[in-house]
Amino acid sequence: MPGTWTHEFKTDLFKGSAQVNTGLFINGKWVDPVDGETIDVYNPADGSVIGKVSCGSAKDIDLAVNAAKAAYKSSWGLKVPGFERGRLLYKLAELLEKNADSLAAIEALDAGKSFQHARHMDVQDAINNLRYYAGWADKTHGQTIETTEAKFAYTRHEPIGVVGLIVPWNFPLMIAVWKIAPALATGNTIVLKQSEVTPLSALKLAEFIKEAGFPDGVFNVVTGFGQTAGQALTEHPLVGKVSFTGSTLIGRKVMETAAKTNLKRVTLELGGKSPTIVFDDADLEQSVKWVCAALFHHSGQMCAAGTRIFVQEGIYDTFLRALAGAAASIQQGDGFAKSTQQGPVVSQVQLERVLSYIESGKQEGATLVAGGARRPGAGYFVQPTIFADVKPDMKIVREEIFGPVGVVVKFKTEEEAIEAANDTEYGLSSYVYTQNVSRAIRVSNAIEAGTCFVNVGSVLCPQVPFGGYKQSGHGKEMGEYALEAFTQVKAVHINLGMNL
Ligand code: TXE
Repeated sequence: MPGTWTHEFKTDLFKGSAQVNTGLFINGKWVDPVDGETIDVYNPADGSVIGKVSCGSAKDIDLAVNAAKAAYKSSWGLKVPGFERGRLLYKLAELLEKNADSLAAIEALDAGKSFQHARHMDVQDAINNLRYYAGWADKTHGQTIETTEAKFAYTRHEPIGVVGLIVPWNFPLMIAVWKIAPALATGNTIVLKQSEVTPLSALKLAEFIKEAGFPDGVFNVVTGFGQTAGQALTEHPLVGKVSFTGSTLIGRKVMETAAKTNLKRVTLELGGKSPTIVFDDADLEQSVKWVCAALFHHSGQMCAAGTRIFVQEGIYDTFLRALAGAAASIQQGDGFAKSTQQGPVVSQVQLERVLSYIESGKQEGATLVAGGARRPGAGYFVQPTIFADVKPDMKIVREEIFGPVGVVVKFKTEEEAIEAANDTEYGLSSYVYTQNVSRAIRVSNAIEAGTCFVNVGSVLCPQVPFGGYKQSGHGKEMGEYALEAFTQVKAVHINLGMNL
């Protein structure tokens, strides 16, 4: 019998017990993986093992995909009217809202987040996205198209069928819901492969999906490793689409596999090395705060993190001093302590990876102006780190670090800043700080990235699309655009009197 993970939270911010089923959720039931393997779950704040969940393999993926296919044929898709799919999504949003604190506690513990951030950002954003797409469920439809008097033509927006969702560990619940909500609203059935590093919140979500009343098999979760379970989902011939968020390296592999198997559709949301441009006329106090938030939120483990900071020469020295001061004053600690502003990075692997980038920055001759080391003691904590005097070809300037590390570069002219900002293989996000509206619009238009934030950090909304240019991926999540990612358009031609 699949087990249950139980945890007693006795913190100032959250007191209570949380339970999570640790089996795989297939066809509306909790089941053990075929091979009986498990994965250890860690608390990144102290490095301890806090539990085990099932480790699914290709065999479990096959069972889940077949359950999803059967559900698609029998009890979901366009057979279920949009208003009913919407009603179930609203119900799910209500359940998340009712259980928001315990869900946030699970997420904070598993991913090493601040509980406050998990509650008011991650869980709240998941609730908002569920409601947003619940509203779309009965409002996405085709068109009638005028052709000739002898023909009636129309389009239908049909679901794709079974979709595979592959999710990373940085915002496990939120990113899963960015995909789940539009996929269900448009009538697809789902196999979710949650990250092996942070499996708990998706398993909890499955319990709420069952309680909300979605038919069995519409939503399935297989926790497991990428090379086995993730790869099997990407290869599976009954899966019509994979929506993937993760590294550019694996995103490329997902696309190759999709091409080599059944040419399934692919949406990719990959890494970034997002530029931030701060002009001389920016509001200094506000821009330092926003730049810090967009760089260090969740220890910099954000695909949209503003990690390359270009500052105009007139305010360069003042800005750099203020940014270094702000970085040094960030309170690190356990996510359940009231004073904590920044938690650990997610794992030992990530810790080593981030520290090796910091080392390479030092060795390549960049000047360290804040942080630059692991915080002594237990847990995977890295000090908020800022480098100045960097060169465009340094590893810390070119590669995604995915930790609390930023580089600051001085510039003279707007043209020079735009050129430097675009000198990257990535194109996920960007940030511009100026009080000059014409310049804000001119620079936003010139930057090669899917999102441009002006005078604000990475504050997303369910209504606004998010997705990358260049090697940050393709396809959009959120907003009306994400509906296109989960539907295919059928054109129907009806003869009204053309005789041969
Ligand atoms: O990502 P992976 P990792 C970047 C970031 C980070 C680096 C490595 O730079 O340091 O990636 O993180 C599944 N077929 N981002 O190793 O491996 C895997 O199990 C199918 C940016 O965690 O890309 C997990 O569920 N799936 C990113 C998911 O892919 C496979 C967020 C992501 O894992 C697979 C996370 C395979 N062959 C990391 N191999 C962002 N865009 O926000 C792995 N997976």
